[in-house]
Amino acid sequence: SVSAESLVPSSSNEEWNPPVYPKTSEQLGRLKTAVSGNFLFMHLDDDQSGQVLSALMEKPIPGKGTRVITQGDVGDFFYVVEKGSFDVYVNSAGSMLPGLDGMGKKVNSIGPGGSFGELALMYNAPRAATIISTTSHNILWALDRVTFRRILMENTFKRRRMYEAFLEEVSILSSLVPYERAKIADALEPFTFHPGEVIIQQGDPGDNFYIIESGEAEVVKQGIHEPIKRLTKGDYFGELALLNDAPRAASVRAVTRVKLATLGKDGFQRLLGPVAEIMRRNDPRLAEGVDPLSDVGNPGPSGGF
Ligand code: 1OR
Repeated sequence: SVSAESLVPSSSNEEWNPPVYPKTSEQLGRLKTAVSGNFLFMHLDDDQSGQVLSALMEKPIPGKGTRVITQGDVGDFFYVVEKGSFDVYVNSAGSMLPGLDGMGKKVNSIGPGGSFGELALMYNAPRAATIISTTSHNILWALDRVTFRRILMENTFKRRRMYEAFLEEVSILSSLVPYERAKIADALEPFTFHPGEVIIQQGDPGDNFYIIESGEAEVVKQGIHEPIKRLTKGDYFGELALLNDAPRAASVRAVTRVKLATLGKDGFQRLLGPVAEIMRRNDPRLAEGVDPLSDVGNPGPSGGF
């Protein structure tokens, strides 16, 4: 019936047109630069991308210390940062009480190309954090809740859900908070290799980091007959070339059919910063008693060895 239908907020085949905010080519240029490195925008087709760009609204935020989002509020917009810097505060006692300055503690900071405000829109939940500008000239681009849910969320939500449980089981990521794993999920790309296929080749430049979702791979090194290591679900590889900015120190080959979740160099550096030190400590060459820098043409102290 008509009345029942009106209660359904948005079925996907219902007629709906996203808002259109006309932009000058100068504005569009700035906007495109701002979203270009953001993983939430990377999986859109041309139509979706055009709709989202039209629907984004420029929002200058004057002054340091301006509050853009208040923890506990209802979510209305998702924001992309073009210019400026924003601190994120979480009060773990829950939402802020009126009249109290209970912003809680600073947990994050977000700069140009970053985004925030997706959680409340994705989960129909109160804002999880308070967001405050820390620079005096700031520009945000705001996307309304409906357009976010209809176009951007489809992809993001699926990807986060697909990888959430898996990333929780990856031991190198266990020190991260769930939100940090969610951001990694946004950036992951799936790849599959067949038995015998070479995934990375010793000596090649390193562009990607890999985590094994299923299957088995082996690490082989020139001049060594036996595989030096077997890798299975939850294991990672490809980090050394990225950490050391060096050629691949070994090859990795699929033993069975292998499903991988991969992170590009940029995502690796942006998102795995907090665990880079643990990865360095796990460097297999340290375990062998070999100076980990010795084959990257940069001999020197091996860091307390
Ligand atoms: P929102 O709609 O809930 C606040 O509004 C936004 O802050 C939130 O979406 C995220 O986009 C953003 N935990 C929760 N929200 C965060 C966090 C965060 N960082 C940014 N936001 N944590 C920081 C992780 C480094 C976890 C703290 C325990």
